[in-house]
Amino acid sequence: MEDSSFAIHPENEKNDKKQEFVDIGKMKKWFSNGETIRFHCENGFVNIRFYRDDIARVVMNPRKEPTMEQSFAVVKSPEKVSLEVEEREGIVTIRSSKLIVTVHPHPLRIHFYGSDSRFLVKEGRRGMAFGVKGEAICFKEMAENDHFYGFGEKTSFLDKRGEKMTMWNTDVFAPHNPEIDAMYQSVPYFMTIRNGKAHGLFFDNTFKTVFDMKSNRSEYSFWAEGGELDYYLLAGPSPKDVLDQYTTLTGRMELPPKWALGYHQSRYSYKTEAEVRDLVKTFKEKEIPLDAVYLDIHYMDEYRVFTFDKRRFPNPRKLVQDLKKAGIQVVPIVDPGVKEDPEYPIYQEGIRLDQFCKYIEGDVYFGDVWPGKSAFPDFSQEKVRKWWGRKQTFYTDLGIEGIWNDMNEPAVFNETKTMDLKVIHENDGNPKTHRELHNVYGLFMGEATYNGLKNQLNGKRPFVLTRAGFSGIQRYAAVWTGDNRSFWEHLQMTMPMCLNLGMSGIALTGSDVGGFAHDATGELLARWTQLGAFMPFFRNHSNIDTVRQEPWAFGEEIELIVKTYIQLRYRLLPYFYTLFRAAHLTGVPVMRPLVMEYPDDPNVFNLFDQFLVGEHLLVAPITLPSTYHRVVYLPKGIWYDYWTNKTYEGGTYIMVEADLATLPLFVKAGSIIPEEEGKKSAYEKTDTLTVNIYLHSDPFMGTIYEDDGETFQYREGKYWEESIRVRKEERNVQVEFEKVHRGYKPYWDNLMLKIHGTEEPVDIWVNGKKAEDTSLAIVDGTVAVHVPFS
Ligand code: MIG
Repeated sequence: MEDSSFAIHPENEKNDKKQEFVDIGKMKKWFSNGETIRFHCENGFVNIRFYRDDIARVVMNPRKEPTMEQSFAVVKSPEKVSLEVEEREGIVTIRSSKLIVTVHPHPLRIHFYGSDSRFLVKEGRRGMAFGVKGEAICFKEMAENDHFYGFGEKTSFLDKRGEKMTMWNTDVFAPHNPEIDAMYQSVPYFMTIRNGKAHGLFFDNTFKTVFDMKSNRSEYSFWAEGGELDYYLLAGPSPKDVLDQYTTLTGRMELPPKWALGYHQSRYSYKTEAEVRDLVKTFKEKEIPLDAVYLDIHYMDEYRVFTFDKRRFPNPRKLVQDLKKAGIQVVPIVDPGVKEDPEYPIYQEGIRLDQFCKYIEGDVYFGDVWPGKSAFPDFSQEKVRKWWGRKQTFYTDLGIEGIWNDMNEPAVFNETKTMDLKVIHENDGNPKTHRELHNVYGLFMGEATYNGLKNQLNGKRPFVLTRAGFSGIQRYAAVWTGDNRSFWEHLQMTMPMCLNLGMSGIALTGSDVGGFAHDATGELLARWTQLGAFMPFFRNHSNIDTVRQEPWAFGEEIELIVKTYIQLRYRLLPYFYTLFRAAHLTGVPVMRPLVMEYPDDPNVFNLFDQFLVGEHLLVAPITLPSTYHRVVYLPKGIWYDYWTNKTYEGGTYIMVEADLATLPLFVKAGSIIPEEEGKKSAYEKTDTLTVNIYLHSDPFMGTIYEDDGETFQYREGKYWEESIRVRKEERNVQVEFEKVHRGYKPYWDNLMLKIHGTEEPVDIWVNGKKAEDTSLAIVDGTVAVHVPFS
């Protein structure tokens, strides 16, 4: 009945249950110790504390003064910020160099302004309030031209104005579509862009939360089922500043191992050692680059984590070692559920050492997942995270360096799809129910897995892929968007989903290339791989019982296209790597919506069928079948067609042709794009670094970053960073290399400068010396010069 139109029978209309909220009420007294400003109100207590001059925290508690404890998401302690606090005509004003907060007394309402007095957020008729069952809510005015981004992993479009979204980590196998508003990840944070300026708001609450940017035209709200109303206002003013502020609070990713940025092949499941070897052999024979193969749940002995099925995988060590020799990593799946089996060591230990989630009465909680009846580690306890971390030696001893965490919402096969909300998480002496800590279960598991691997990899960088997470997950894991389907609609949705994940501080993201469930077609795989080559995380994965979708599964024409785009990804690895360095330092994502770079441009507020990689590459995939042309929006500036070097003046829409083998791709004039030719895996050494220079009439510069790609030594200065300045004057192109840092020597012997945009012969000067072989022909407006690498 649920699936027929009976579901919309008028009797089923939800009677609009209006929740009753009690307003915080009038301010009675306020206090300041120069650090925390405290307000006592009619119906509750509010504290304001600056973490930096551009980050302010507000906490409301209806019953007692907030303790200002830090959550699991926030890793930053407050800095000393010099504040001016004064009261005039009853209004308390708190001023830092970047933010102004005014607190109005009757009733208590809080407004934030930038240092230029531009208003950021304002409360109006309604402000902070709480519900009778302990819910907390905050209303803010919504300006006519507010556009909203972030919110972690959500379906639907890029701009979330007009959406209502729930944060409750959920295993969503039902097709991802616009009405599904709770997905695997919860990032209760968003960025507002208004009139070209940005600010952010992070609602740090682990209960189920709801962001409503839909129900009222001039007001939005954020609501939590329980806990304090605890939020951080991030001052901006640029979108990149907001990401810096948000990731200052919640942390940033380490540089991923380079192999994590290559092409990965997965399937539910490659079921035997022979099948895996065969797969890798085919990649090698066909010379398709590859860096990792995934083992899905069939590798285990009846789905017991930390085991191998001895018949299917008789010698996992040899398998892992042989593949590593071929430059390929093996990444096994590890779910949280531990099979109830008194003869299974992990279960025995878990019970004896008291590692599992329990009810308050003391009984272990059991739920059904793949292994059948299972217990779940209580990752909220440090001892459990350490235990689980140590268990990773089962894999690292074999040579494994990457782990795939799935089902960690946690997913349970029952009506609610998760654990009983009454289950207790011990949380190192501060026990809380699953109702409160559900959304951070995946974050804790990510922490346990990442740190466990890190401790065992002798200085190498671990790789963790996770399905569930919370704000801060970027510290530990890459995120893929779960069970999408081989639908063209899901290829389209990959873009806004990954773009908003990036706007939420998670830089290493991607969707299952080719689609997970349902049957892919060759055409879909070709188009998805074209887009996938530009997603930060690039993995082809598919469900059991669907048609195969390895690169060669649909015949030669498709295979060649897929191979070409995988090769393109490897060619661009130095560019991607340099961008990941930036993400590590600043939180700015690799894959960016145009609105991030052009927040003033009204054409891009909700533009998500094309995107930027870094500042300079514009990717405009085809996401419809039998479609060989599309409209591309080029923002202001000059843009080169990557394939033909044809230039366009931006600020307009152009029509481009794109046969099945073509991905529309543009490069901004005034950019430097490093490339490496012919790599078949991330660590393969080539002798030449190609530096593509896309000429512009104004001088410009770019940087290139490189290190060993696998250890943490970059943290001790073992990296190479070069900045390159380019000036074109009449017929002369001046290229100046300037070392920024030389703590590491890259393996290239040669540099090839490729100067794009030279219609007539030019002289090329490298560090003041005229390059000799400029006699080389101009092909498609490009001249190439070789320079020894020094
Ligand atoms: O209930 O491990 O999203 O990627 O292949 C399904 C089997 C469990 C869900 C993951 C998917 C994976 C599958 N898993």
